[in-house]
Formats: sequence, structure tokens, C-alpha cells
Amino acid sequence: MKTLSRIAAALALLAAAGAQATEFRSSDIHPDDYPTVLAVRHMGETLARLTNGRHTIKVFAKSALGQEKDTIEQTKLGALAMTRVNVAPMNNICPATMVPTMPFLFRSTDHMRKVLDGPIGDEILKSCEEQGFVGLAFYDSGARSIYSVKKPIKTIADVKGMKIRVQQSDLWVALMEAMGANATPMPFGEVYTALKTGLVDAAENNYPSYESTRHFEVAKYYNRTEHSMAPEILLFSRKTWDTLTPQDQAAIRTAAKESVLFMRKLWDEREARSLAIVKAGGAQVIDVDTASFRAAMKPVYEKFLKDPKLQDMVRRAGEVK
Ligand code: GTR
Repeated sequence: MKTLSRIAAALALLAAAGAQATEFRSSDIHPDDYPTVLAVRHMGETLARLTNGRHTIKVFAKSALGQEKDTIEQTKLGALAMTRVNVAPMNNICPATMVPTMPFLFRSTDHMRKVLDGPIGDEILKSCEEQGFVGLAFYDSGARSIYSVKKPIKTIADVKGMKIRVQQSDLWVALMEAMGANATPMPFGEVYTALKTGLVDAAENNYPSYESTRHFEVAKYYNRTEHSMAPEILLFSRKTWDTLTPQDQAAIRTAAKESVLFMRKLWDEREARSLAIVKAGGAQVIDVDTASFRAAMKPVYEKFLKDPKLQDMVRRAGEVK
């Protein structure tokens, strides 16, 4: 009897040693109180609970580990276990991420959430695996609108010739050019200075990012173009993933999915709060003739959706009620 229990204890020890305890490092460019950062921390708590404390996540916020393009690279190499980025810097790497970026694709927040929660969302996440990333989830990022320094924008004619900062993606450059602007791709962390020094006349983002970066202090016209609802994406390093047990992989997926609901609640609250902050800080919210923008987007669809698979995803997304 004694020998048997000694063997059982030894086996348990061996199993525990085999299933390594890990603190996964994850990165984010946003500050500590931003919904994406809080959501990944929440995911870490869930993961610790599901794995009896064996696995946790440490989030490095405020670009501590670099801008989004750098952290994507590190995640691919396995130097970083996870990164939370927008789909934009993934557009060139993993083409299906262009689908939820497409201008005026989603009719509402509700529509966007339904599409991303369904099979189309899963297909997009899965498609990044070939490129070295396990797509775990999408997070909300609201609607993006153009904010300008010198003059408000009411119709597409007002955008002509404006220098507008975009994210580092060919699709984003084309999208802005289709509006008649000069697109200037640059990392997020450089936008404040670019607006302030006149390197660009405008940028575009959702209310929480416009607020948290204090961009509203330099570019006070927030013109509601609402041209894209490009979501955030949570990526796990495929290299690290392949070293994990199926049980641990499942726990990570469950924790990620749970964090999505948590994040949406935070997001809705933050959007409202950010809007109040920017208004109190002097920002003017301008109503825009969005039809004129919508009408100019056809060439963007034609150029970037040549692959019938992507065309089909866009068609199916439109049909989601
Ligand atoms: C924010 C997004 C970031 C980044 C940023 C940008 O809304 O959360 O991931 O994409 O926009 O414009 O670079």
C-alpha cells in the first residue's frame, strides 16, 4: 500500500513538472486603464483559475515592448507569447483580416459583433495560423472617424489634398487615397507630434483612442465619417502554442472568449466617457455627409478583394442580420 501511494505521489510530481507553469507575456500600445489592456488582464485571471494557477498572463502596456508592428514580429518569433493589436497591421500578413476593415462594411456595432462572433470571425482568426499566429479573439474598436486640426470636414470634397495619418497597411493607404487624401502611414506613438508639428493635417480613430492620446487637444474637429470598424485582434504565438498541451490550449481559448464579453461592457462605458471628456476639452463633433464617402469606396473593394474567398466573406457578412 505504502509503495503504491509513493509511486502515485512520484507520478503526480512528474506530471506537474511536465506541465510547466508559465507567465505568458502580452503586449499592448494602450495605457493601463484602456479596455484592451484590462480585458487581457481579465483573461489572465480566468486562465490562472482554469489552470489552478499554473498559467498567468503579464500585460506590458503603453508600448513597453514596442509598436504594433514590432510586437507582431516578436510574437511570430515566439519571443513574446501574445499581442493585442488592431487588425490593420495584420492586413498585409494575413489577408482575411482585411474583411472586417473594409469601409462601411458593418451597419452597426451589433452587426459587427454578430459577424465576428460567428463563422466568418472564426475563419479570419484561423487564417492567421499559416503565418505563425493563433488568432484567439476579436475585441471591439468602435467606429473610426477623421479628426482634423484646421478645418471641419462635412463632405468628401473637404478631405481633398489633406495629409492624413493612417495605420501601416496598404489597404488603409488606398482607403484614404480613395477619399482624395494624401495617406501618411506611421505608428500610433508618433501621431501626436505629427499633428502638432503639421506633418499631418488629420488622423482617424475611435473616441477612446482620440481621448487617451490627447489628440483632441491638437485636432479639435472630430468629423463623424465612421468609415471603418476595424476591430482589435488577440494573437498568440504559434511557436509557443505548439509547445502547450491540448488542455492548456483549450483553457487559453476559453479565457480569451470570456474576456470578449468583459471587454464589450468596458468598451461601451469607455466610449461614452471618452466622448464626454473630449467635448469638455473643446473638441467639436461634426456631422458628416457619409454617403459621399461611401460612394468613393468602390475601388478599394475592387482592388483588395480580388480573392473570391474574401469576396464571399464580405457578401456573407452583409447577409448577417
Ligand atoms: C487604436 C487601436 C490600436 C491602433 C491605433 C492606431 O484604435 O486600438 O490598436 O491600431 O488605433 O491607429 O494605430
